[in-house]
Amino acid sequence: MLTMNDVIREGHPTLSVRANEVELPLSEETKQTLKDMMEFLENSQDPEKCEELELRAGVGLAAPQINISKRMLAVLTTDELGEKLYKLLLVNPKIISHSVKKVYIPGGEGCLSVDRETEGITPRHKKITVRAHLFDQETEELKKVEIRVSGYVAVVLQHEIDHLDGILYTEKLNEFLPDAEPIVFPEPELEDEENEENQENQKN
Ligand code: UDB
Ligand code: ZN
Repeated sequence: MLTMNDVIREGHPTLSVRANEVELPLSEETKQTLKDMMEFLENSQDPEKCEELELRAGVGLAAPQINISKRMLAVLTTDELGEKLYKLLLVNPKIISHSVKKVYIPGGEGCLSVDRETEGITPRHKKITVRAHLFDQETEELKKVEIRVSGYVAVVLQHEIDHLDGILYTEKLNEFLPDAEPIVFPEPELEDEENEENQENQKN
């Protein structure tokens, strides 16, 4: 099982080099690594396991971050509306086209491999199309896909693909980005009960 101890940090040389293409068909060892990467993200988003294992709630992980210099990544997140779940294990991903428009996460990005606070925002393409091999952990099948994503999910994928190219978000920090728009994260809807309490509170 992977833990934060397996995650290498800023300054480690593996994070600064271009990772190698993954050879197909996948070896049993590589299949296990892919499954371990998804398990890490799942554990990190489970409140109990997150606390027990002292994990940070991760939405993405690239193989170089666990010191495996191969072009593969895991993503586990919803879009910014919380509507669609993206659970992806991608092998040899490549951005084949992107929008001219750019976006950024208003609070700035972070990284499982960066332990310090950073100031600034990171420009990302608003929409990208990624060609990759998608690994299905249930059937262990690999299939060719083209994935078109925008907004927050596109940011996560670009952050992870940057890791495959030896690039950290800290190299792309800006104070202002006049030609990029902030991604809007709507306030989560309150549950009915909380709504009632909230309405009560507003009377007081
Ligand atoms: C993350 N997580 O996993 F809006 F439920 C970040 C860390 C570094 C803060 C753990 C994150 O943004 N979680 C999150 C955000 C939400 C709602 C929620 C959880 N990464 C992944 C990473 O380092 N991959 O290499 C950093 C993200 C910053 C932008 C994209 C990836
Ligand atoms: Zn990262």
